[in-house]
Order: sequence, then structure tokens, then C-alpha cells
Amino acid sequence: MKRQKTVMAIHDISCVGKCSLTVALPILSAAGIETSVLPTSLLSTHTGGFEGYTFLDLTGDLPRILAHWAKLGITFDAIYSGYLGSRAQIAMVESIFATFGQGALKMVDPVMGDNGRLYGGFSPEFPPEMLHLCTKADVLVPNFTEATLMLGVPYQEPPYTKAYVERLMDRLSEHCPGKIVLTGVMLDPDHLGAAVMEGPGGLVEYASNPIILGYYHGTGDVFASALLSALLSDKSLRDSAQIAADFTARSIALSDPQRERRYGVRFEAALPELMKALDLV
Ligand code: PXL
Repeated sequence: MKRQKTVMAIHDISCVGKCSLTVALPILSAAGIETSVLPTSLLSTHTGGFEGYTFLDLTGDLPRILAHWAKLGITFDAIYSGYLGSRAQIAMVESIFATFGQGALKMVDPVMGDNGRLYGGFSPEFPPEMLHLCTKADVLVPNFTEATLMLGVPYQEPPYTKAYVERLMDRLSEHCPGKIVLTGVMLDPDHLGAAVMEGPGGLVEYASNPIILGYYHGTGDVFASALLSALLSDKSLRDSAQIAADFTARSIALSDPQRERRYGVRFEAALPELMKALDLV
């Protein structure tokens, strides 16, 4: 029997509005991956489109959880970080990479913003510190907003030229030696996808799908969780990006148009297709 892969997923729990752990856990599980969770904070809803959400910072409890895991000798095939609620948590993920990272694929989704703007609650000091975390990652998955914020360059509206996309990835790779999967790549108004690069100086390849217009909450987490699922299923970086792009597009296409978009996309309905793409069924 093939050994089951294991992941440590480091994200918040947004109790309502599918994103972060409520997306990562079901997707990785459907991909046959044993997923342990390190919840960084507990929110009544995510912060994008709901007023008056609660926020419980769990930073103080994380060292105790991690010390227990270390004592038990627990190891992981991958460590996957997403939304982090404070700069202290960025430092904590760096220390998790140092203590649990040996032999593990370290993937950072530098969740911070979209459409050219930082999400609510993040200070301008956050992006440079997130860039520092990305320098330690084997795979980073920024969108254009996050990439430009980390580089301190102005955000540009799509569509983009390949030259612009590749210049941005080159600039990121000057800081980050890992593989880069840049999301939100629109080369023409009819297609949306990702650009991938295996490392500094590497060739840039593209994965895309016909665009479905509009902003859908949580799709970054859907994409990144499917990407990691495919990478751990030994798919190539480009194939993994295409599988993740297909899954994200299907999750949007299967969503109820009557349901408010802040509740997230209907990724549950697309899981059988993801499992097929990963040769699991
Ligand atoms: O999907 C990213 C995300 C994760 N977690 C929280 C968020 C967001 C985006 O707004 O608010 C709490």
C-alpha cells in the first residue's frame, strides 16, 4: 500500500464564508492526504464582505501545540501556510519551517490582498515580512496584488503581457529561490490562470481556462489547496497549476448564482473531478 502523504495546514478558521481551513481541509482530504491543522485564529466570518466579525488570535497557543507535536516526533510531507493574522505569526511559520521543515515541501500562500489592495487589518509592514517568509518556501503562490505588494511596485490592472508577467516573476525570484506559481494571470480578456516557474532563471509556463467574470471569495485558497494536492500526487508544477485552475473554474461554474459570493464557491461539487484529475478514481 502506498504511504499516505501528510500535511500541516497553517491557516485561520473562518467559521462562515468558505476559505482558509474550511477549504484546505476538505480539498486535501478528498485528495487522499492526511491533513493536520494549525489554526492561527478563529473568526466568526472571513473579513471580506461581512461586517462586525469576531477575531480570536490563537498565536499564544501555537507554541504549546507545536511543542507537543515535536515531543511526539510527528513529521509532515508538506507544510502549507495561508492567511496569517499577525506579523508574529509570520515569524512563527518561519520557526515551524526550521523545526518541522526538514524533508517537507514548504508552501506559502502569502494571503494579504486582492484587486490591488491589502485586506482589512493588515499594516504596510506586513508585505515585506511576508516576502521574508517566501524566501524560505519551496513553492510560493502569490496573486498579482500580493506579488506587487511584496516587491513594493505599483499594482497594474489586467490584462498583462507575457513580458510583464515574466519580469514580475524574475523580480520575485531574485528574493525567493523556490518555485513560483503566480495566480490571476490574464493575458487576454477571455482567459484567466496561472504562470509557473521552477526557480530563478527558469522557463515560465502558463495554465489557463476561459474566464468566468466576477469576484468570487476564497478562490485563492481553493486554487492553492488543489495545487498542493496535485504536487503531492507527483504531478509536475505546470500540470498541478492546470489541475488547480480547472478545479477552481469548475467550482465557480457549479456555484449557485443566487447565493451571495461572500459565502464562497461550491468546490464540494467539483471534488469528484479533482479526484479524477489526480487519478484517484
Ligand atoms: O481567502 C483568504 C482569507 C482567509 N482568511 C481570512 C480572510 C481571507 C480573505 O479575506 O479574511 C480571515
